Amino acid sequence: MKLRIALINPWIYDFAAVNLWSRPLGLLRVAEYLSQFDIDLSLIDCMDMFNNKNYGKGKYPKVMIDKPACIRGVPRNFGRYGISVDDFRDTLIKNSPFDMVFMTSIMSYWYPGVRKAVEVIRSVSNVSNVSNDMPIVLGGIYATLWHRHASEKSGADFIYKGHISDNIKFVLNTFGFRIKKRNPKTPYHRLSLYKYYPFAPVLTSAGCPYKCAYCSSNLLNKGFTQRDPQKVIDEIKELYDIGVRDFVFYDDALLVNSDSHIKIILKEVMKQAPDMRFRCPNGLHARSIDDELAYLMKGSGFRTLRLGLETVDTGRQIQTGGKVSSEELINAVDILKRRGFTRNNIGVYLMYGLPGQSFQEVKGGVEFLKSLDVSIYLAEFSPIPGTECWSELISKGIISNDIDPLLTNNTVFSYLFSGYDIDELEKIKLDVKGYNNS
Ligand code: B12
Repeated sequence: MKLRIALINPWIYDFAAVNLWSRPLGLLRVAEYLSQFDIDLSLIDCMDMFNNKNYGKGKYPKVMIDKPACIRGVPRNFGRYGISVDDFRDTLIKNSPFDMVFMTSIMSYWYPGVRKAVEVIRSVSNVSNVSNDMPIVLGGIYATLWHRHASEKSGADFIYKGHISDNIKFVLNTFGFRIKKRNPKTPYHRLSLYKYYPFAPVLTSAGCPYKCAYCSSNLLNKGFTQRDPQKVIDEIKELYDIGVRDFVFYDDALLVNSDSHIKIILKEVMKQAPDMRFRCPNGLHARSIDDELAYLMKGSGFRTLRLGLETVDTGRQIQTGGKVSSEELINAVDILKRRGFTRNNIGVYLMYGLPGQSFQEVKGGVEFLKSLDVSIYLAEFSPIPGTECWSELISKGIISNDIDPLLTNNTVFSYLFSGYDIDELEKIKLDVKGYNNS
């Protein structure tokens, strides 16, 4: 009998959730890995709200829920985003029986979504042919960064740390399943996991050459590696042939070593398909942008660009990793505008609530970005265990190591721990909104 595995992307639990071309790429890579074995795979993506007409942006349905005790004081509505619990349960029953569940996890502070999905799976097993003791393996970013918390609180049977690899065979062995490689890997879009592919996430590299104090890229990846550009081109072409026109880069460092990497990819794209659209919701390194790259980005159909500045304070720029200076940002914006990008396309991320960062500094950043005539995206700092910022917060006694991950939610953390005057913060957010719409 073929092994049957349910792949699950659980719900988001948050105060707000913006659907910015999100698909659980990690879980899709797991599917590709498993496609080498003789396994039946089914996907239940609680966040799949896409039909063929929407281009990957839109609102997720939200159901209000009671706030867990530790975040009760935050004056915002908390909720579960995604498909209904009934739909999840029905789909699970309809597609069962399964031998195992492979569940992913993305933001750590969405762990109540993982717990809820585990709870529903366990409850279903009593009323259907879903096996009572079906093992649930949890992997992904929360499972990796908060391994102990996930072991204690998620309810899953096995917490898998890191990227998918042959190690998973040992995990399967412990549950009594033996698998042997039979096929080459099949790309996820050929596995009939989704009905629609209105857009596609693309990852051209893993990790990042910088080591920013607030970022966990180095904890999630060993070093920085870039894929062979030709392989990326082939993947994009194949997705194009099934109708995908919107491509979303999930890289941490897309533009690094541009001459031998992204420029090669974009040159090919420009030759082959003039109707593609590229999105970069994740911050790009301004330092890597030169005139040729800006020309290629414009010509190949880049629409949404987000550059990471994070802070205008020179000292903090250096201290947090030195990935960019204000001068480099000015230069990049200038180059991009000369090649036809406008304020609508160019957004710049500015962080607030970093340890030790004054509100004045944030205000200074906003004024600086207004002077560059770019869109401004305020991003709340969210602490991650294992990073330098985390150690700083611990040593200053602001947080403790056993903090509930819910308190690291970007909304909560800035509200409770930044020390900013909340009215002033709301004012600056409104000011930025007004400016972006002007
Ligand atoms: C793309 C991206 C986004 C995208 C969307 C991501 C999505 N799918 O929803 C956008 C730009 C919207 C985004 C936004 C934000 N992001 Co983000 N994002 C990323 C990024 C760069 C890549 C994630 C990814 O797809 N990786 C690629 C896949 C292939 O890797 P993977 O998921 O880890 O999967 C592998 C393994 O984990 C494992 N695996 C995964 N699942 C499973 C399951 C099983 C069973 C097994 C065995 C294995 C396994 O195998 C996979 C393949 O090897 C990560 C950084 C990173 N390097 O991962 C940050 C990251 C996830 N984001 C982060 C943050 C903080 C944010 C923001 C809060 C930033 C802000 N202040 O605004 C917002 C929040 C948005 C929101 N509320 O929705 C943090 C999360 C930290 C945390 N606390 O959990 C990260 C880690 C970056 C960081 N700063 O360190 N993000």
